[in-house]
Amino acid sequence: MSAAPWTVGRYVVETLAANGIDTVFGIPGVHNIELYRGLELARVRHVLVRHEQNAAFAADGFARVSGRPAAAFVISGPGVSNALTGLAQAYSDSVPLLLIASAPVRASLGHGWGVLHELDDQRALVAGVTGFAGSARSVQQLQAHLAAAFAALRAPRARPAYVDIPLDLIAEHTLLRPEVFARAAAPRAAPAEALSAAQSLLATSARPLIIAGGGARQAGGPLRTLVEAVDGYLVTTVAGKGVLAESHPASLGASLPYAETQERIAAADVVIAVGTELSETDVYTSTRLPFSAPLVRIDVDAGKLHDHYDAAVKVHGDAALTLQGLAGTAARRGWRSASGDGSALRARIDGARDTAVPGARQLLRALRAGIPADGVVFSDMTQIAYRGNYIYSAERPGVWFHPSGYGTLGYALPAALGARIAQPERAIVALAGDFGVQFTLQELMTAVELEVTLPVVIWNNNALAQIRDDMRAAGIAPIGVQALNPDFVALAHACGAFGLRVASGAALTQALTAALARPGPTILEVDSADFDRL
Ligand SMILES: Cc1ncc(C[n+]2csc(CCOP(=O)(O)OP(=O)(O)O)c2C)c(N)n1
Ligand SMILES: [Mg+2]
Repeated sequence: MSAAPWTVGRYVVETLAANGIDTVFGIPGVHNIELYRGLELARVRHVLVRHEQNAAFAADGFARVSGRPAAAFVISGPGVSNALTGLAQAYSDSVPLLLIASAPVRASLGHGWGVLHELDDQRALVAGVTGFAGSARSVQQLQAHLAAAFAALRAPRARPAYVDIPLDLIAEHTLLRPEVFARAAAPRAAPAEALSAAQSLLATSARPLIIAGGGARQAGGPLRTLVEAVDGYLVTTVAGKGVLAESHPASLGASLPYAETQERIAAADVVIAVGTELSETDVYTSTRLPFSAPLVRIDVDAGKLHDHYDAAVKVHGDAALTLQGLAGTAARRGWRSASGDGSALRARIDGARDTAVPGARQLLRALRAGIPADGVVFSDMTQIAYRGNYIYSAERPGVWFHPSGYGTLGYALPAALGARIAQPERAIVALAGDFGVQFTLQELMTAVELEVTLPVVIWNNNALAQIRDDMRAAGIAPIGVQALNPDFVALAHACGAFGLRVASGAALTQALTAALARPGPTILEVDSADFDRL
């Protein structure tokens, strides 16, 4: 008995479903409607967003919070180019999402006939921001591309993946049935030689310091065991925030940009950097960290062991496995017992900047107080988030997300929307500036339509304040850094959302609690002047 043929569109969606994708963020067009026949038959959830960039941002937020990839469906041409920025953000932060696009009919490809939604080479456009990008010309090729795409999504260093399908191919029929692609191999154990080189450095060190990035997010237990055993310190990047509770005595928090922490790094006699690129966006105030000690780097990406910081000991392996291997290092009392807990250094950091950011600190504490312990903030490129990257207290990993690597304005709201759709039982909050929020504010309507609970806190300083401040610091007269804002609260009401202004920390905490308890989104506008005066 032979199976009834399916459309290729159905085959694609059933393959996604068979491999664990249950949500698609997308915008249909006449070119990709056969994917939507597939969605109905495979019973995969579709979320209609208001712009393709936001389909990618939402899939990114979905994956960051849940660890599971989602897909985005877009049309050829403008659908792909609109999604590109979201892909690039996910690529730079190693987040898995699968973009499925249509392409013009095969006969036209490469001829430049000017068919609808044509790009000269659609695949080439996304190739630089994906772990895999493939254009299918036959169903067999499509099958191979989907396998390669899932391999990229599940790679030790995950990346977004892309597959495009010509519209005549999506409508074809096939007897192919979904394949469950092999899961990624077991986590990579560090080579014994590298592990023992790291062990001997640690065994004789008197002042060990660990820098943990997003790649160490699953390694909190072994990190804690190790840092306690060697009586050292641990500092994280923003992506690694909370991997060790920030209240832990060994924690210096996500304080890499601060001179006080950099001095301590310079004073260390061995530095272990695990799951971090040590990139400019991790360090910010300087382009180089002042290492004077031998550097051990632990990473699943071999390219990260010898880039702008060449490691003395290069450990190509999984973070948790490698740290477990190092945890046998003999316990001793030493540096931290002598120099004081991380909280003492953090008090020095706070003291040095108290006059600069008292209002921001108060707002971030009020935000923290209004969100349950396992609640999550998705932040945007705004001054309040740059401060929150350090000040917001994270007692566990995965509770504070920032578009670190690519730094894209407009990320917070759609990413938070995608996260809440992935985990409707969790408190998820967006935090954006008055200018950046307007990049993607239209997703408020998606949240209204789907009754997605979503507080959106807008830090309103009536300016592109960071850029204004940078211009002033550079002696440039501020130009292009003041924009007329809408009345955000009235706009929320016009969209069918809730909205209110909050003028104090206590009011914010209270309003957040209420917003998290009601269906649908709530705009909470904070006038920065109310806090600057503190
Ligand atoms: C897509 C994109 N375009 C431009 C920028 C540069 N940029 C970074 S912050 C910023 C101003 C943001 O203003 P606002 O959201 O009000 O935050 P504030 O600095 O005032 O807190 C701009 C234009 C960017 N990061 N991303
Ligand atoms: Mg602003």
